[in-house]
Amino acid sequence: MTTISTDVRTVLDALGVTPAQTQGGTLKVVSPVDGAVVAAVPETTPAEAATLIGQAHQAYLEWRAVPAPRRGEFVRLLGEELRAAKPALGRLVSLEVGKSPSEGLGEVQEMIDICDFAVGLSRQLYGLVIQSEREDHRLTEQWHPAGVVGVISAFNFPVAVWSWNAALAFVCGDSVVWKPSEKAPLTALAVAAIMARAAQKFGGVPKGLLTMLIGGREVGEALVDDVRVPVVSATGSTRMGRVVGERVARRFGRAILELGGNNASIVTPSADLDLTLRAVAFGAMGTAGQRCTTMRRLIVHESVYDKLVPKLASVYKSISIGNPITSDALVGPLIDGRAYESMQGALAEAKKAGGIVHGGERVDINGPNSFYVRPALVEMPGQVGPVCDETFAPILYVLKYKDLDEAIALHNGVPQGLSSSIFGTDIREIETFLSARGSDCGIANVNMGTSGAEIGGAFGGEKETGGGRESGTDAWKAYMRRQTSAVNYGRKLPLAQGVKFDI
Ligand code: UN1
Repeated sequence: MTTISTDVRTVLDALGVTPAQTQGGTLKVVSPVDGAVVAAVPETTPAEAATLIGQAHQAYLEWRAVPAPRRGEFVRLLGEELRAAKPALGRLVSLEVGKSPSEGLGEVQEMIDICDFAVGLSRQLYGLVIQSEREDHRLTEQWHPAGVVGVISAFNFPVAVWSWNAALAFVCGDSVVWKPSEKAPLTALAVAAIMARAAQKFGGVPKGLLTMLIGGREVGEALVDDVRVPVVSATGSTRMGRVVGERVARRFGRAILELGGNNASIVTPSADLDLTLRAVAFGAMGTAGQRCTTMRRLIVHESVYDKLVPKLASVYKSISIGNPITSDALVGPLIDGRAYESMQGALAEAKKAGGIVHGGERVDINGPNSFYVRPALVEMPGQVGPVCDETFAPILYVLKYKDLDEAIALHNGVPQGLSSSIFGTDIREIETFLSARGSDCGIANVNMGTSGAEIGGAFGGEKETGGGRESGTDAWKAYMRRQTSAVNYGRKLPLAQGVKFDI
């Protein structure tokens, strides 16, 4: 019988990760599928981290001189390698963090998509020509590579989030130092192997263009505090982001923060309830509630509450929960026992605050070391207790409202501001939600859930979500430094604002 460990080894072999990279180390990798230890990865020490960051800085000094479309060619090859590796890497994502096969593959597709986007960008990275107030002057704005970009990623999108940052950073002329989640170093090692193949096809890239720091807080801190890293992009909890943001700011670095979400959807009286039901199911239960965009609150108009909520409760009762490798269940495991405990803690608090809990119990799929749960639907009397927190588990709190202003106030009445959505066909209500007095989030959708964003848009959110934007539109600007340049091609020296200084 094949075990998860042998499965992992087979996939790692296919991807080009050697046993020496995944054995004999101190970082134990546990597959949430069955709780087995599948690898022991050697960790980077803080002293090694400093050397590696130095190498990354050297790589940047070389890479910045390569023309951007040529850098794009490297990213195009990376996208090609990812296409070839998609089945194996998608499976490794499922094995390492417990995603369903479709979601594991979807994550790799997201990487391919951002590579395509970045290739196009590599022939753009447009600056500006600004009308100068001075005679015979040209005023421009141009964008230069920023330097080393530090990427700190979370277990739930162990490779896609890296690629949003790295694909842009590479075309922008930066090098990347990546600290993957301690819970997901294997997928990161696989990405490094894939990238090495792309580099070989490209004819070589500077050593240190992608460096990895494997380990926990200590190496993370080495990255965050290093002045040779002008940009740090961090995805994870608000607690982590607050520390990263403050430390990076202390040395005047730039932080791109993508932190907690407490995403809500409003169901208005004109909503198509069948579509709403399906969208809520994916948004709230997909990825076992472990996306930063997971729908965590549902704000339902009183006129449709009794039509929607009982149906939703029966979907929660019947949703398939199971082993993501051997079954086609829609809901896989939580990442670990701590996630399970925090889910149970939140549910207990919700009950104390008057909530009616449907589901939420542990389901034995694969023995005591894995943590599968039935997603929980919790009818709450108000936005109280744990409703204002992000619990990284499949809990959907349901609230009732009477008028849209009240719904929007509830919607915006939490500390986080990542994603949001509204269900309905009344244009006045929809447009109000999308207007300046509507959703206060970085993402606002209509007639769909809060999760599953495409890479073309800028991804990120406000308030405790951290304010950063990654991925599409002009998010690339955060990976470059802006330079304003005034050129005098005349013989006079007119001063701005008409100032006179004749000698
Ligand atoms: C995350 O959970 O950190 O929008 C990222 C989504 C995905 C990305 C989520 N494209 O749900």
